[in-house]
Amino acid sequence: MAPSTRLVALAIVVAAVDAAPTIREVHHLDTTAPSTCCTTTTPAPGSPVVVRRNILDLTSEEQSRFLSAIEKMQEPGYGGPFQMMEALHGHGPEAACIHSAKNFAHWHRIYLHLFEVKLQDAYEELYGSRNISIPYWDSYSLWLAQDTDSVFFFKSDVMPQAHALGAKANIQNLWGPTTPTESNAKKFYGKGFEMCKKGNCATPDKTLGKLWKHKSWPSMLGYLEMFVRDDLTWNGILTQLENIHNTPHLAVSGPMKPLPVAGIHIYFWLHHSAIDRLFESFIQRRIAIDGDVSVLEAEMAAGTGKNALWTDWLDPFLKADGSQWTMSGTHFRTSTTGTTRFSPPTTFTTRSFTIRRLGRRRCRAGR
Ligand SMILES: [Cu+2]
Repeated sequence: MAPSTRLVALAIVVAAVDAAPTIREVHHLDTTAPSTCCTTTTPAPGSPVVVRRNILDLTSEEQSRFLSAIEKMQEPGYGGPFQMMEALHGHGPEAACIHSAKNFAHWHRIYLHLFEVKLQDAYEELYGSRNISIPYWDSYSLWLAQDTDSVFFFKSDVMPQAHALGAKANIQNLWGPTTPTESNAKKFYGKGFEMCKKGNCATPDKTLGKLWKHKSWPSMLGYLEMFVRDDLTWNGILTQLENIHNTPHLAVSGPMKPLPVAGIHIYFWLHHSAIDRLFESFIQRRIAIDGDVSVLEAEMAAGTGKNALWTDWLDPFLKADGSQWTMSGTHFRTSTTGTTRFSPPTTFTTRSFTIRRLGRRRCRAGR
């Protein structure tokens, strides 16, 4: 059975299930330490375009180089590029993440983009090239196929390097010398974590176990089905996209959940790369139907209704000229054509970012 056919068939079975899992919104640590972040600059003419690839398609060496670049980002510890990006999502005074809101996908798009440029900075330092992107973890296709082998998406010779990212000393280096007070942060600060521990991704004899059996996968299917319809609208998918996004967070478990500590986990970035890809697949699908992105953009602008977010600031992201990033500016990517809706070989323009000091930030509640 073709994947999309199977998807629809499965979706019909579970269509009545509407118990969308949610990640608890947390208002976070109250400290006064300022942080630095998040102004983008216009890419230089002729900037290289990188392709985000499936993590499973990377060779051992490519996976290892990706992780080495992550390690490079983490090296400075607190205040370094990885810590700043992680903290923006939720842990610490810089938290600015947007969840349970109609600009969820747009905020995370710029966020991921910023992380990717920092990754490229580190990669260039190590290997003299900026040809690196955030690979994606297509957990949905793997779950549909009940693929229990590919949950080890870092190859066995690379897995120790991946595990090291969660080592206690590394977490403490990133979160600074003071034990966090928030309970989940405290837990991981004290113990570190293994990749996908509760999902048993790291334990070969238990792969048939927990990850794909998490109760939140079936309820996600009905939402995923929305993406293969021909009449898909912005209002039709905007909530679904976030609901879909919640499942791998919950299934992998700590520290992929709860929200404030999720960004410390390397799977977080691979997962959000997949979400951004799904978002892009929707945009490209609509462009193919409408002929131009402006139709979708008008729908987005109108579709947010009285809670219009179209012109709201995607706080804290600023453009090179100091103006604020909004939903309207985030469809900057280019994609190739002739692909299936679930696997567009999406390409991304490379931009560079400068650092700007910011005051305190909070996770914003949905509205
Ligand atoms: Cu997330």
